[in-house]
Amino acid sequence: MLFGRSKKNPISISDKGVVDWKYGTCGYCSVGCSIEIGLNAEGKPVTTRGVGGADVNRGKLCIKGLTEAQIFEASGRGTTPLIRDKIFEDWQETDWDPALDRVASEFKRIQKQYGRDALAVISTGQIMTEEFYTLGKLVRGVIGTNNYDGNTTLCMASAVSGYKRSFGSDGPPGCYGDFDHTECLLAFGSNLPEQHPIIYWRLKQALEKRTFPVIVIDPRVTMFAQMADIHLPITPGTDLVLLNSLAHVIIDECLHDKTYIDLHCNGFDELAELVKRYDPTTAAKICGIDEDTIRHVARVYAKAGAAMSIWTMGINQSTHGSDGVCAINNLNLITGNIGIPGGTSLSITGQCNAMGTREWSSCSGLPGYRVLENEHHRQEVGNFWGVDPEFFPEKRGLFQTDIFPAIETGQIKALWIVATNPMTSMPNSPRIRKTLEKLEFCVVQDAYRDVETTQFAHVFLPGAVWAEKKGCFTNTERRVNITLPVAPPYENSKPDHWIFSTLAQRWEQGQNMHFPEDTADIFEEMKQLSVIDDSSKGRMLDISGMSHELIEKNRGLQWPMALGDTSGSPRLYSNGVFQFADGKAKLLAMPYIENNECPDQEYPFWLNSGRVVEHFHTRTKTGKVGNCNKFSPTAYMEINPDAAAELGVEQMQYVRLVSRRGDAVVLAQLTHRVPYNMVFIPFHFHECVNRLTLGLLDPYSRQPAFKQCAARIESIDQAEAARMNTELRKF
Ligand SMILES: Nc1nc2c(c(=O)[nH]1)N[C@H]1C(S)=C(S)[C@@H](COP(=O)(O)OP(=O)(O)OC[C@H]3O[C@@H](n4cnc5c(=O)[nH]c(N)nc54)[C@H](O)[C@@H]3O)O[C@H]1N2
Ligand SMILES: Nc1nc2c(c(=O)[nH]1)N[C@H]1C(S)=C(S)[C@@H](COP(=O)(O)OP(=O)(O)OC[C@H]3O[C@@H](n4cnc5c(=O)[nH]c(N)nc54)[C@H](O)[C@@H]3O)O[C@H]1N2
Ligand code: SF4
Ligand SMILES: [Mo]
Repeated sequence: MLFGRSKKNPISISDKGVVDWKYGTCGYCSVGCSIEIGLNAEGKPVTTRGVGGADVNRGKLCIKGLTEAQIFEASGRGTTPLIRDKIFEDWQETDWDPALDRVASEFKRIQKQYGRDALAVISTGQIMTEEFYTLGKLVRGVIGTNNYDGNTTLCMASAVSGYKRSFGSDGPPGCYGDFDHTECLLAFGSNLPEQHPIIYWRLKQALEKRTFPVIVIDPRVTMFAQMADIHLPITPGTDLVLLNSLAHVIIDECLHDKTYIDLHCNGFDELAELVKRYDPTTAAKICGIDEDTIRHVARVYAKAGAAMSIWTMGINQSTHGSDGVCAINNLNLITGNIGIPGGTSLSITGQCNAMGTREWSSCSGLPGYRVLENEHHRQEVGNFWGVDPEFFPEKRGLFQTDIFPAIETGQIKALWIVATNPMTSMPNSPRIRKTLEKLEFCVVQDAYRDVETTQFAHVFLPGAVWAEKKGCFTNTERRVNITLPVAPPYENSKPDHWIFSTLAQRWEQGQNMHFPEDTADIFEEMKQLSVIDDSSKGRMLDISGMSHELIEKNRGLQWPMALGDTSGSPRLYSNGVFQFADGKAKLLAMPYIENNECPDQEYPFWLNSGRVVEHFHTRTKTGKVGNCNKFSPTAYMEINPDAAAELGVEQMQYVRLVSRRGDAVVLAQLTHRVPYNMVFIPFHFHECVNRLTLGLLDPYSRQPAFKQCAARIESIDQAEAARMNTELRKF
C-alpha cells in the first residue's frame, strides 16, 4: 500500500544550472550565516545554499537567505543617478559626475550659508564595514558635520549605551556557543525563531543534547514563548521593574556571587539599597508577573551554574531601553555570569552589519570605538588620516531621532540618507513626511529606487547591493565575516565605498587624503587604526590579526584578534577586567519611571509592533521575492478573539486603527498570541503601523519606544477600507 507523498508526483527541485559557487555572508540579519551563491553558465547568480563548514549556521539558511539570489535583479533597482530641482517633480536621469558635482556643491552651499552642522547624514546597518569606515572618513574628516548618525538609533542604541554604562565599552561579550554550556536562558523581548532563525536553531541543537530552563519575557505568546519552559507575559515597558525585582530576590536570599562582586564590580551597595523597593509583591502590581513566579525565576537563574541573558527590541525600543540593558547586565554581574562559557549578557543585534557601524562608521564618534570627547583619540585619528584634530568636534552631535526635529526647527537644511528608509521606519510617519518636505536639499543613496523616502529627494544615488561588492559584516557574536562579489553592480549603480571616495575628491581636503579603491586595502587601513601604536595595545576592538583571506578561510573571525593570534576570541571580559579606568564593572541603581502613553478609555489598546520571518524591514528586498511575498502578502493586526468579539470584529475583516498621531486601515487576524488589551502589527508595511506610533525617546540612547503606545479600533465599511488600503499602499 502507498502512503502520503509516494502516491503523488515526486517533488522535483528545478535544476538551476549552477556551475560555480562563491562565498558570502547573508545580507539580511545579524546572525551572519555563511552562504554560497550559485552562478549559472552565464555567470548569473541563480541560487544560494548554506555553508556546511561554517560555525555560525552549519549548512542552514532561513527563507530570506534561501531566496537571496533574487534580490540582484529585483524590480525597483536603481539604474543610474537621478536629479531634479524640486521634490515631486519628474526625475532626470544623469551620470555620476554631474550627480556628485551637484551633491558637493549643494552641501558646500548649505554649510557656507547656515554653518557646518546644517547638513546632516544618516546611515544604516546594511553596508559593508569598509564602506562605513570610508563614509566616516568622509563625513568626519572632509565634510565636517557633527550631525551624523545611523539607524542604529532605531535599533541597537540602547544596547550600546547600556554596555558602555555597565562595562565601559560597547561590544556583546558572549557567543552562540554559550548555548552549549548554559544552565539557564533568560530571553527578553526577542522573538528568536522568526527574527534570528538560525540562532534559534543553534539553541535547539544545544537543547537536544542537554536540557536547561528557557524563560521568555514577552507580552505576546510568540513562537519563542510557546517553546519556553516559562513565559512571562510582561506588561509593556516594565522590564526594568521585573529586573530590579529579580535582583531584589537574589540579594535578599543571598544568592549573589559576593566574591565576583568584590573583585570586579563597583556600586553594589547602591544597587542593593535601590532594589529593596522592588520586592516581588510591589513589582508584580506594575509588571504584571505574579510574585511567586518572580521569586522562582530569580532562584533558578541565580542557582544555575552558568546562566545567560539575551535580548532584542522588546528591551532596546523602550523609554527605559538603556536602563533595561544595564539591569540585565546587573543581573549577570551579581551572579558572576559574564565572560564564562554559558554565562553572558548578549544583545542579539539586528541588521547584517549593525555591529560594523558601531565599530567603524564614526557615527557617534571616531572609528574603532574611539570617542570625540577624548583628546587623545582625536589626535590619533587626525594624525592617521592627515586631518587637523581641531577639525573634529569635541563632543558628538545629534542622534537620528533628534535630527528630524532639528529639520522641523530649521536648524538642519540638508540631509543625506544612506541605505535607510526613514519614511517607513521612523515613528509617527505623518510628522516625518512634513519634516522631509521642509528640506532645502535631500540626497537618497539606496540600492532600490522605489523606497518611500526617495520621493523627498533632489538627488538619488543608486548603490550596488550586497554581493555586488566585497567587504565585511560583523555579526551578533563579534564575528567579522566576508562577502565576495558575484555580480557586477547593477546597470550604472556603484558600490557605496566608491560613491564616498569619489565624492570626497570634490573637496580639497579629500584630495589630500588617501581613499583606497579596493576594500581589502581599506580593511588593512582599519587594521592599522585598530591598534595604532603601543599606547593602544590591549584595545578590545583589535582586528590587527585578521585579513580578508583569513576571514574567508575561517568562515569568520571574532574580535579581538591581535597580530600573531591564530584564532579570534569567543568571549569578552573572561579575565574580569572591564573597560573603566579601575577595571571594574558598574552595578547601576535605576528607579523605574512610568512615562509611556498607556491605554485609557479613549485609546484602550496597547499598540505593539515588530516583525515576521518572511520580511525584512521596509521590504525593499523581500517585498519583491516571490515566496516571501506569497507567505506574507499584506499588513495585518493580531487581535485577541475576546476583544474582537466585543467589538464585533471578525477574522480577516478590515478595521480602522486610530492613535493620537494618525490612522491606518488593516486586516484583523484573531489570535490568542496577544492579550485582551493589545494589538500587534508587523512594521514592514509603510501604509500601516508607523502612521500611528509615538516613539517616546530613551533619555540615554535616544532610541524610540516603537512598541508602546495607545490605539483604538473603529469599524469601517469593508469596500471603502479595501479602496483606502490600495490607495495607501501606492503611497
Ligand atoms: N525576519 C526578519 N528578521 C529580522 C528582521 C526583520 O525585519 N525580519 N530585522 C532584524 C533587526 S534590524 C532586528 S532589530 C531584529 C529584531 O528582532 P526582535 O526584537 O526579536 O523582533 P521584534 O518582532 O521587533 O520584537 C520582539 C518582541 O518584543 C516584544 N515586546 C514588545 N514590547 C515589549 C516589552 O515591553 N517587553 C518585552 N520583554 N518584550 C516586548 C514583542 O511582543 C515582540 O515579540 O530582527 C532582525 N531580524
Ligand atoms: N514600528 C516599528 N518601527 C521600527 C521597528 C519596529 O520594531 N517597529 N524597528 C526599527 C529597527 S530595529 C530598525 S533596524 C529600522 C530599520 O529601518 P530601515 O533602515 O529604514 O529599513 P530598511 O528597509 O532595512 O532600509 C535599508 C535601506 O537600505 C537599502 N540597502 C540595502 N543594502 C544596501 C546597500 O548595500 N547599499 C545601499 N546604498 N542601499 C542598500 C535598502 O534597499 C533599504 O531601502 O526600523 C525601525 N522601525
Ligand atoms: S538567519 Fe539571518 S543571516 Fe541567516 S539566512 Fe536567515 S536572514 Fe540570513
Ligand atoms: Mo533593527
